[in-house]
Amino acid sequence: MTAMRQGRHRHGITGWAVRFCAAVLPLLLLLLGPVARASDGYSLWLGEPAPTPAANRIEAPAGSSSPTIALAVAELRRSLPRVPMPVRLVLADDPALGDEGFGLRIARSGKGQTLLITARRDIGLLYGAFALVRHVRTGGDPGGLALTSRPAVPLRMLNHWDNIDGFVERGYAGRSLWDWWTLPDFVDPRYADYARANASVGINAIVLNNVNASAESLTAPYIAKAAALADVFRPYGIRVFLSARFSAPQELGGLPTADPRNPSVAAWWREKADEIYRSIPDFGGFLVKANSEGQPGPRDYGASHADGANMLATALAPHGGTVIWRAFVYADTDPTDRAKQAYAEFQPLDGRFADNVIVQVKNGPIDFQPREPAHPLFGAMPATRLAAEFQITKEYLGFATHLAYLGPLFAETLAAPTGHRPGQTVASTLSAIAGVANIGRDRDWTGSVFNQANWYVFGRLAWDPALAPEAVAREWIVQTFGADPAVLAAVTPMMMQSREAVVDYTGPLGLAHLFATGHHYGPGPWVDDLARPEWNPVYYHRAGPSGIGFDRTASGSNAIAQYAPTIAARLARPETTPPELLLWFHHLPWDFPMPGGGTLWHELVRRYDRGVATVHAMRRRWASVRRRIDEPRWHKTDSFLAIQAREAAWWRDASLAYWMSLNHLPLPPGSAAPAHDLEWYRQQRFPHAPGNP
Ligand code: GCV
Repeated sequence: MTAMRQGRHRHGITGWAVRFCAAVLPLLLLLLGPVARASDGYSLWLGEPAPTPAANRIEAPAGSSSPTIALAVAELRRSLPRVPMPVRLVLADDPALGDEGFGLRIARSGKGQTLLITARRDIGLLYGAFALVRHVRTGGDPGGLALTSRPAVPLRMLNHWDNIDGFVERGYAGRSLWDWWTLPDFVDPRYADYARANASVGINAIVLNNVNASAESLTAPYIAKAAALADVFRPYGIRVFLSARFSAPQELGGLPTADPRNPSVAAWWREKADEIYRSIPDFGGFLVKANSEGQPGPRDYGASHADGANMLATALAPHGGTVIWRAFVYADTDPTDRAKQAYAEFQPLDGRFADNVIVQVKNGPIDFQPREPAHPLFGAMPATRLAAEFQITKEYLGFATHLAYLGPLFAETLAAPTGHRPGQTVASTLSAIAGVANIGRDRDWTGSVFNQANWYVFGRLAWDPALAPEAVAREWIVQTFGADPAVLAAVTPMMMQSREAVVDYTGPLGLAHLFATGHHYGPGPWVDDLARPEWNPVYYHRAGPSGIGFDRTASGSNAIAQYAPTIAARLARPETTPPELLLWFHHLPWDFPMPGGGTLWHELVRRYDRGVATVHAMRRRWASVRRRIDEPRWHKTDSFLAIQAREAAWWRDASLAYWMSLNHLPLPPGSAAPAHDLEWYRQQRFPHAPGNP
């Protein structure tokens, strides 16, 4: 009180002025709209803890000592808004719930109503607790609850491309979250916050280290560090995996070979697996990138991918571990279309992989482009367990600075029909879903608040691939920014249009891999001088004076023959190919007539222009919610949108300048000329672009 009096005196504020401010300020604030509480983004979609937690009655199963159930109770106490009835967690042996599923329902008795969370296992109760919190926080009526939910696939994993020196390959959110140097002695409390966020969306497996793996990750000190993380993650239902370097028996064990058929090699891996399981009893297994982009593998010895995977699988089998073997392969000795190589190598191996092997297939046949057709391996290996691998980090979608909500991209692949069986979709062929993490040590975890949505939607779709990306966007918005209808109305379309905008300004109509060399930051469609043909953008667009696009029909590489006949038949003709994939499958003249009228060239330009215009529209929408979002998150997003607008124009201008240097066509009326000549774009250099190994 004294300080207040002194303060008033010092500033000479009279009682009249105080009364005036008290009357006018609230009115002013009302006119300007609500001002949200400042957030640095750390709390993700889970929200800041309420100043006074709601006093709900939470009843845990009697006598339970499960740390997972303790977490479920703590989560409900911390995050569940006030509900008008007690909440009871019940372990019940209901087979309909599966191992990880849960039920939420109201039980009525003479004493009134109780909200029941039921599950067969403690992890189901934790997932149920998160689902209940989400339901209530997004405006759902707890009184009407009657649902059961179980995950579509058993393994829902994040793959960290984190090196043990702290660098994150294709990471745009700072250094690695794992402080390998201080582990295992110091266990940063942040690891538990990370696990909580994952559990809240159902992610249950983490690969800690980069697929471009260092053998050192498998040494005793690093196993101890991984074990410390596994201890933190375990109560959250998360198992730890490690990327394994195939040549580790040579590098660590001093063996003369890593040939999977060599008994000493197999024995080395068996002992290594035994050693790991002594420290991490629930160790998930190994993720392997073999014979891909310079990584060692069984092909070095003339053995197959199945030989390599099965040898590791044998080592893990006694402990219940799994080998995740990546199908991302293309060889510098193979002159065939790169898009065909993974299928050519893996499809003939169908049925030859051990039961505890999962073959992990990228969502598209090339490499996480803003749009690709679904990979032809989905549905084509019915006797093999498959995983779909997505990239959550935005190597090809504008790093951390461009706003690109990936829900539509993930959903598009998951819902894609394989054509191999009636009604079969990519999602229905899967035993696992993996996402390359976009997480680092930045305070907001992902480098931007909107990248948090990509982590979120990845988990939600891995649990239930049938969820609509827009519904997931809306639930993320409400949990992240609050339930302001004006924010929801502005931000939902921003997110839903954002991925297509990136497609439009980087590679419309099925163009792909037009990125600058190495760091993949910005356009480089003219690049034609790299050592391997398939590293060059010119390999992918095949543009020249008479046309553009990659002929993957029977007259070209015939990659379409890798798809089921019904799908291949549709892709065989430009007229029946979806326009979004037109130039992925066809080489067409610049004046090819497009369905909506106009030529291919005009349609291409129209889409570039549309991409740039959408980013401007996103900026306007964001400006409209300025007073409704807290200043730190609003301001950072606004600055990033300005970067995106500038870079979208750069992409559009550089690409058009290059296409025009080949086709010598004028721009359609009303379309602005590029800001610079082609040479200017070609000269841009970015030696310090992040994420580039
Ligand atoms: C981990 C792309 C990326 C590489 C990545 C590779 C992969 O080529 O540019 O950084 O390496 O995919 O998925 O293995």
